[in-house]
Amino acid sequence: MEIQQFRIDELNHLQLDKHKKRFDYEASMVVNAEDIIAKLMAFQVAIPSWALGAGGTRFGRFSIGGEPGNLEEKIADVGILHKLNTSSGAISLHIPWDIPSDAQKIKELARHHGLKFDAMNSNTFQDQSGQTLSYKFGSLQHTDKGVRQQAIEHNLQVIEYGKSLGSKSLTVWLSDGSNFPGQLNFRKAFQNTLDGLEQIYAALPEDWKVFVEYKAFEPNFYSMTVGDWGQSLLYASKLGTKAYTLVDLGHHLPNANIEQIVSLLLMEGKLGGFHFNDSKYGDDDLTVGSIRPYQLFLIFRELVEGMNARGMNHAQDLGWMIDASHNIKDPLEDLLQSVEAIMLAYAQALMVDDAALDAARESNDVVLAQEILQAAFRTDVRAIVAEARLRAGGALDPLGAYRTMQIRQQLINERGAVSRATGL
Ligand code: RM4
Ligand code: MN
Ligand code: MN
Repeated sequence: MEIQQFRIDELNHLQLDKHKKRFDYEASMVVNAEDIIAKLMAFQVAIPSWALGAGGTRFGRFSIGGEPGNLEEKIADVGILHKLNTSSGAISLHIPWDIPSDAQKIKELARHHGLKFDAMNSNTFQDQSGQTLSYKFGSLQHTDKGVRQQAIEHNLQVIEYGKSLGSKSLTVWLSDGSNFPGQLNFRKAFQNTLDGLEQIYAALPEDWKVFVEYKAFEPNFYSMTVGDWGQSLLYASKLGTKAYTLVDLGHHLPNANIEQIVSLLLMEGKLGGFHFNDSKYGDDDLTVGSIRPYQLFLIFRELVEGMNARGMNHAQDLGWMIDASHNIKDPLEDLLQSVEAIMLAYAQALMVDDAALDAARESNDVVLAQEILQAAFRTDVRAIVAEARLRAGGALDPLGAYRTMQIRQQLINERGAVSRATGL
């Protein structure tokens, strides 16, 4: 199914008066509203192909109906999101869950919906049917050279798929690690992993990046071979200039100061990509901004300030991706909420008065520094974000439009109530 522009325009028309009032007020409270709107319009967040169906936990999975049954349908779903919010103009694919059997056709379809291919993801954390060797004891870290080789070859294959679609990056997330003390020689595991990553790195096209994603625990619970940003940075530094760290918000030990991590990685020119989600306990993969919106704002603040300090292009120089999974929500509604939360945090981060904050810091005025940050965080920027969408042809209220148009019901009519998407 595809949304017709006139349907969006019709709904916008009904809400226009109210929006105008709110927007005029909000814009009048901000010195750089037009600049913020231009930046918001350029900013795109990639949707994960593995999160378009109902997510599950290890205890169960509850289908939602109308799930996309193949890559074409997944692209159509992201097309729906992008049409509504104009900020979801990219998709990140996971292989082998989403192998493009006809790359030309898939590329065409993506172009039709205005979508680009963000980072390709490899999967050496599950055994696939027909696979020769098992990843039970790891992939790139494995004691058996044959398993390591198999994992390397899989990554090379993922790069090939990515090349055929016009992607420009590979994300390597490894579940490698150990569950019990004594199981692994940490140095050997690191060296084997580095050796494998070097071979993958050697196959990267000139204009590609590789993102090394870390995670503190799960599925291994004693050690992870890429367990934190220090280890990721070590691999990325040893690999070379095309290698970067990827920060997934849910992959830290409790209470980690993620904004500080982001700031230092940017300082080193080693922050490459981002996986947005939210969490209360672990890698909960909840809707962005649903649990800790202030933390999200603080992270965005460091991203904006750090990117500005290096003269980086906000929209293009980092890989912005969502990595979430939904077991009780309609995934498309959840993704609309996530993108909205990202845009709000970004807009608020753009509002911070840099010069005033700098001055407060220099004079050790702790109170004022806090006031400046919280003033931005507490400003309502919803109408500014909506205005950016309106100007780009999107819906003033994407979630409301999704519901009014009964999109899930239409998807169920098209695909059936029991379709099942590949992914988490
Ligand atoms: C991991 C990690 C990766 C994602 C997989 C599916 O926890 O976040 O980014 O590819 O899940
Ligand atoms: Mn992730
Ligand atoms: Mn994760």
